[in-house]
Amino acid sequence: MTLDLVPVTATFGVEVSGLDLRSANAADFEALRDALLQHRLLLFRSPSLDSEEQVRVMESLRVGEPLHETAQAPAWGWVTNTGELPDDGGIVDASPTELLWHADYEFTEFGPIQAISLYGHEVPEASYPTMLSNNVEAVKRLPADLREKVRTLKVLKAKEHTGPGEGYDDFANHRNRVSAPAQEGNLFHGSEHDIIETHPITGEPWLTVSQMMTSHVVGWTDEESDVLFAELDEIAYDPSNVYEHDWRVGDLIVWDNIALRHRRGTTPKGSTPGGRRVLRRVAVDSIDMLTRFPVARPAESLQVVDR
Ligand SMILES: O=C(O)CCC(=O)C(=O)O
Ligand SMILES: [Fe+2]
Repeated sequence: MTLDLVPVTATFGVEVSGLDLRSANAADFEALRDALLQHRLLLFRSPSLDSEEQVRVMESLRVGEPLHETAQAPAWGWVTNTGELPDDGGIVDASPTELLWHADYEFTEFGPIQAISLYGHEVPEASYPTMLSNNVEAVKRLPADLREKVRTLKVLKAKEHTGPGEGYDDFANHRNRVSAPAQEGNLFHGSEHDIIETHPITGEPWLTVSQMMTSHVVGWTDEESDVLFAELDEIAYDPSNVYEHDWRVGDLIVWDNIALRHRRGTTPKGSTPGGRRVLRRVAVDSIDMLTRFPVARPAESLQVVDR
């Protein structure tokens, strides 16, 4: 099976055309799996998928099992700014807040989950894109001295545990630092990771430092960490290393959540005219949510500053 693939940026992402995902066969999915791992992001325009079909597509790519991310039973959920409960599935994100650069679940000891798909169910009139940046390309672009400097460094990935009613807006629009909980005494989920890790399927090195969930370099102060983060950010977020997906109704994007990180800007409140933004989400990984999710711990047990 040869796929019709058109690049969406110079270094990653392809638009797939001429294939009906609902009737795709095993050979098609084999080719799509290869394309996902090679190009890191697949874009399908108007595949007209319902929830169960989206789950089946993600399952068929064989990079992990569809995850049950919310308390509701199905393996799909919604990213929505409308404030309404969906008829089916759970809500993964119900806030109009900005989301800083991150890779979902990167703060867990297993690192980010393998792949995420979003389907444009309702799209606002003005563009509120999802932006993605290439972590593998970022490593290739590191100057030799910087790469040597970070080779042996680790970072603490962290996410503040904000308790019942927890939403993205509580933690997602600022760096989650164990030194600076939004509320004193809050617990954190967190784990240490090398600054350059190895992609579990492709074996490629990738840059793990994000904005939202990288607290600090292990053994360094926040200020020292920020200097290094700024140097790495300049490479990661160079416009030539970023794709902005402008949503149209019926778009499906599937991305490798280890090879790419993502963000979005502030979105409008869904109650404003033409402002509704409702994306259906199916994520996959080989590790289920219960196994993945660590207990939250006091900040002091995660903050190791060795002076
Ligand atoms: O709303 C978006 O564009 C991205 C949401 C997000 O971070 C996610 O679904 O993981
Ligand atoms: Fe995300």
